[in-house]
Amino acid sequence: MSATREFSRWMADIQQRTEHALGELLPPPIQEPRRLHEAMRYAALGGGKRVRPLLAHAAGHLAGADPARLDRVACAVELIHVYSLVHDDMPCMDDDVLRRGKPTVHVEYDEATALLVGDALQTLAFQVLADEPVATDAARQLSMLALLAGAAGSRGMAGGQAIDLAAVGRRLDRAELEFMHIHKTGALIRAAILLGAQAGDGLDSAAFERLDHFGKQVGLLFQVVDDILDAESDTATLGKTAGKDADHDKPTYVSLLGLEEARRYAEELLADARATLAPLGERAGLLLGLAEYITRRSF
Ligand code: GRG
Repeated sequence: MSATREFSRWMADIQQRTEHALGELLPPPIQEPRRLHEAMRYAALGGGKRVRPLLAHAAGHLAGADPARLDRVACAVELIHVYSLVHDDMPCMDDDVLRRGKPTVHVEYDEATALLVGDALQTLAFQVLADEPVATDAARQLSMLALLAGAAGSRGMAGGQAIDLAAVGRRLDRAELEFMHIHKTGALIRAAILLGAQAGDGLDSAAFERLDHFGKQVGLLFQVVDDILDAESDTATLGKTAGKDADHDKPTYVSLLGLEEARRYAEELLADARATLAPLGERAGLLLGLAEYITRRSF
């Protein structure tokens, strides 16, 4: 089997096992309060690329972690991600009507339910990480909980979102844009990688530092590519106006650098990420494959 096919199979396998694990960890829809539990499952199941679970499994593979433990780590990060999407889509934020190809939670249910779904998914993430051993010792597991909390909170993703909201209609320079994305998108991507690595025992501190650096590079890469894809779909979709007006005021890498320069920057970040991983050898191949997938993805 070619290396590309093998990698695609690995991705499909992790996506499938993440879907299954989330299905087991989310409260069953028949349990009260049914509407909330049903809405949580609606938000978290049956969609998404599962980039963060893939990164957690790839880093865990490098660290020799147990795949069942990695499932919990991967789900914890994905639950935080899904919570952020549900809240981000609400009328008080981006006011989006579609997510992962279906109506957003506040449209399918209602705003109060969407708020509660986000809250409940966030707390479930920490429960999933705390309920059973995910690392070889309890102190390590505690530091993993702290890492996820830091990445999701006001000094991480939620803080990045606040900076983003404050920036609407204002021109950011490149350093400000980078700062915003390192928090808003980058913090959770970096956390996915570090948590996956901490679920295993096989890495020394130098390797951890490399992964930390790689996590920051990939977080930025993800956002630059996201901006490029948004700009390309805006160009391709003639007459696209409804519901996305606020997005056009938002600073992006494409509005700052132009499309060509943004593409060049993405390639530069990929090359840097590849160089960061090189000393880690063949076992870092999955992480490298994911950095390439993130760069070349079309959605
Ligand atoms: C509301 C606290 C709070 C935070 C929201 C990350 C974030 C902050 C909002 C997400 C909204 C968004 C569209 C951000 C741009 C980049 C991004 C994170 C896109 C969605 O992530 P993907 O592409 O989505 O990994 P899937 O659906 O594949 O999981």
